Amino acid sequence: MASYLTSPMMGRSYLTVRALVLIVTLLVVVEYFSLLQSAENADKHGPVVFRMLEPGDRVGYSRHVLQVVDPILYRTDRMVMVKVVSNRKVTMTTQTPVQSSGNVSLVPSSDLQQCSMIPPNLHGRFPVTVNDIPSMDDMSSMFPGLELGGRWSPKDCLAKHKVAIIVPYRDREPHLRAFLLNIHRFLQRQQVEYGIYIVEQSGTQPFNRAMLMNVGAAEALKQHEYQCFIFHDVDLLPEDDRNLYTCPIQPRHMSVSIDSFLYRLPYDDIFGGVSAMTVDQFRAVNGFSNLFWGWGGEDDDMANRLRVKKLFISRYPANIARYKMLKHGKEKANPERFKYLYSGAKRMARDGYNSLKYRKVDLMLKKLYTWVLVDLPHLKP
Ligand code: BGN
Repeated sequence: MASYLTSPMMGRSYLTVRALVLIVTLLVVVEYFSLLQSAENADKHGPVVFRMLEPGDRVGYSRHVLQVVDPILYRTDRMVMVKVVSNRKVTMTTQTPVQSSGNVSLVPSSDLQQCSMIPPNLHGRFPVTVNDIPSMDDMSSMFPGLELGGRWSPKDCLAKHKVAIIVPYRDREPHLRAFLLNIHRFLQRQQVEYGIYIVEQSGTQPFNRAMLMNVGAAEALKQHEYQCFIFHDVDLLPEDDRNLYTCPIQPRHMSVSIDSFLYRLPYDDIFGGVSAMTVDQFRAVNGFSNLFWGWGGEDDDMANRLRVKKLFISRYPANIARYKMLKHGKEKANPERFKYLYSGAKRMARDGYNSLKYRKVDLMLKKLYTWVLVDLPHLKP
């Protein structure tokens, strides 16, 4: 046996195999570094330029649509509704004049300056915090400016955007803590007015991410007049605060480049991970389908809905729309996702936000977030 292993023939082919393994490993390493390098090089592009939409501009699927913003959001003659709630002033912006009544009165926004279009305190790329995440209690004291329900608005200027961050959730407490720590810091630098909605599915049935997002939208709108939804996986942490959590004129896919996908967009129409839609766009497509139980397909179904309604997926450049994904086990894919995906467009008018049913088990305005616990029924296709 020993002489067979050490025979010259065997020794040579063993060396050849080792050389081949070495070459393949080297090639993989070189490819990996060149991918990382190309993502880094994207940083050398110029700064993000924001541009107002001019009358007559055509908004199609083109890159600079990313920078197009809706001028109505930046009108200076917007009114502020001032409501006095137990001696405390609560301000709400409105685009159309509303009748004053009782303790609610309308004043022009000019007494409070609008926040500037590009937030002044952005850091650009920053290191996300994933280790030594504090407990929920300790974290609460780190964000003294928060109102109950994880709501915040800038104090020294009037926010231009009212954004509900909707997070489908179950059974990932360490991820939730890391998410909250990073996202509150991040959003406060962006000077948006926001609320965090953690929508938890009760029970042990397969996870229904899309239906939870419909629930989050419904519950958020019951509480406040949001204009913009950001649908957000709990395991994704933004790495660059130039990735503004606002809703532009077209729906925006936010998680363009994720570390675990080597900072590459997996395919053109992907709309999963983190995505932004105005409340109006969300209503126009009848929200998400309620029929996707288990992993996969629900975001592709939303991309189809957008296409049917002639909306286009816009994106920030990959060097800005970067995310770190927290580690977790693989979820069980939904074997029925292909079937529902292919028949999605013709069901869209009756399967979605308008057919949503759920049993609200609990709702609590916690310090760091609004928590909604729901039982989801299986709805008929
Ligand atoms: C795709 C999934 C998406 C998921 C992305 C990224 C499907 C449908 C199959 C036709 N789509 O494959 O839901 O967001 O991967 O992980 O499974």
